[in-house]
Amino acid sequence: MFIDEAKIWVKAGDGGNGCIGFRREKFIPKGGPDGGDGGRGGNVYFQAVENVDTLTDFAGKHHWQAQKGQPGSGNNKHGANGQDLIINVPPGTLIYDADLELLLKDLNEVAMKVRICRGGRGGKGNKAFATPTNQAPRYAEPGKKGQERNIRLELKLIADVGLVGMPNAGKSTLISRCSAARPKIAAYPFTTTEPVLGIVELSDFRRFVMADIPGLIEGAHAGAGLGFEFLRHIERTRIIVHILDVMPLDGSDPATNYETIRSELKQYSEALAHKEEVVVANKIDLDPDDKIVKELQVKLQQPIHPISAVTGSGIKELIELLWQKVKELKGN
Ligand SMILES: Nc1nc2c(ncn2[C@@H]2O[C@H](COP(=O)(O)OP(=O)(O)OP(=O)(O)O)[C@@H](O)[C@H]2O)c(=O)[nH]1
Ligand SMILES: [Mg+2]
Repeated sequence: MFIDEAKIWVKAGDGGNGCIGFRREKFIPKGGPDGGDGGRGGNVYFQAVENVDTLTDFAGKHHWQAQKGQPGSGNNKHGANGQDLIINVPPGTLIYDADLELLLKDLNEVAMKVRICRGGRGGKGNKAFATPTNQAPRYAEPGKKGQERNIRLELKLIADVGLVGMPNAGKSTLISRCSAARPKIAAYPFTTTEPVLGIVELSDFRRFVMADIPGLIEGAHAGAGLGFEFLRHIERTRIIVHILDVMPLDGSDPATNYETIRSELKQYSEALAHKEEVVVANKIDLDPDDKIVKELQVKLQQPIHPISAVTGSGIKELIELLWQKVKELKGN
């Protein structure tokens, strides 16, 4: 798993001090206390936003502070409140108290927001302390300190693209071909037993995250095979890449296999069934005259991207296409 991490210190604003003041006006002797309250210090929030996808912003900046409250002033003027500090992080960021090693919040969805440090309350001005027996108090309250914390941010990468398909279809071969991920690959089903993430890098610093999960079989939605518990990883991706083996070892028909997997996805969740899908026919090196791919095209009535994860043919075009789709779905 890829984890991005950052340690920072955050502090909410201190409250402004209360004011000691007396009304001084011509012809009004003993005008009485009029010191206003201090303003509240700004809070510190973390917010998950789209379009931020790493924690690199934090590498160069370790101190993050919200604004202080302004002190109160004479004439009963309340000091201005300090502005809140809202720190943007990518969705999927875990926020830990670094000293307590305590998970404070998992910001796993866009627009989730949490207050991590509370701003200090402003101090009361001397006006607030006037009583019938002490009509001219000569003291005011200082502002309270804003909370401060050492924070550790941890980002679990969320895959943009999820590979699904029958066991042995070549999912792991594909991810190892286009990323640095090196899952085990073998000529038998269920080689992959845990999800694997890989970062696919294209030219000009373009990149997206791909997830490989164990193969799915009929009944997967009800727990058959290994894939079921991993489908939730795919549920969070933007695009499904459905890998079909054009020449399965068991002699099964690729079109039937396609329908089987589609039906499993649908039974697992509607959200998964409606996710954008790219269909890929793999192992075309075994289909030199394109006979099987053409047949598939007719049967499935939708675009099919022929590749060979072993020879590399069609892979460049596939990842360019996936990048385009990821970019469109991210909306930037
Ligand atoms: N000829 C040929 N063989 C391939 C191709 N891609 C993968 N294979 C072979 O197919 C077998 C299965 O590949 P994997 O990548 O392990 O398949 P998988 O889909 O990850 O399988 P599971 O993890 O078991 O679900 C391996 O023996 C690969 O070498 C291809 O393009 N052409
Ligand atoms: Mg595999």
